[in-house]
Amino acid sequence: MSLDLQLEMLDERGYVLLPDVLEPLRIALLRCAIDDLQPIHWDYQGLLEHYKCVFNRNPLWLPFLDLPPLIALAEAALGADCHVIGQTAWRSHPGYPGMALHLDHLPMQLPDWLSERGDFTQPPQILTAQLYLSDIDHHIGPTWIVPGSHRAARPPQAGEQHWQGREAQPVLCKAGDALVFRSDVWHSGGANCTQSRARDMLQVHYGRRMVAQKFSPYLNWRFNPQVLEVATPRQRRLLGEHEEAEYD
Ligand SMILES: O=C(O)CCC(=O)C(=O)O
Repeated sequence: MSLDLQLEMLDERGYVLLPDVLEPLRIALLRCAIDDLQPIHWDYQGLLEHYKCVFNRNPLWLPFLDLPPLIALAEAALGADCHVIGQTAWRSHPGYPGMALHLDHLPMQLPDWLSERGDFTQPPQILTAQLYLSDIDHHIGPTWIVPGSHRAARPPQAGEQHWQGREAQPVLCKAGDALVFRSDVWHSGGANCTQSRARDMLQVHYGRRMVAQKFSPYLNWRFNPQVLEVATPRQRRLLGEHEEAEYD
């Protein structure tokens, strides 16, 4: 799929699915790496394991900040000086109840008269690339997305499942596929209804340069020198080493 088409889909639907971004060996590497993660600060374990800023724990996570198809799309949508605001590893276990429909960040609420026209799209500020490390079927819990709902420019109300006649769609896909979606599109994470399969996923959150990076534990944040030592210039920029500009 051409980059232009990907951008068009992001604009029109609020998300795009990119097939075959990761090959089996790298999927296996990431799943083993998740086995070894330990919670820090606001991370948690239980039915859902959730580990933030994994790039800082071990250089093995670095190449997943700028996988070619993902960084090409992020830079085209958010600017050549976009950066990473987080990288989160997920493992949901059988019994995980999923998440209700929500948006992650709404840059600006619009007046009803404008959003109801359905043809005005704010420029994206944040994109999440969701790399699936498990095959995603209805049992393990797909991500659901309401196409076009970023144009509502408001969060969904409780129980609201569609916008302007378009219903939430399950994203059924294979391990190695990546879903890229805007922070303001309505989405939910499905419940893991399997008996024994973990649902593993790696998220990379990209923001425009002026969107703050979310590197917890914030005031006590320290970059891992082993990671910086091997980071490429582009990876260093994604981690925050920008050219001097306004406010610097
Ligand atoms: O689990 C998923 O597929 C969705 C995750 C999600 O809703 C989020 O990160 O905001």
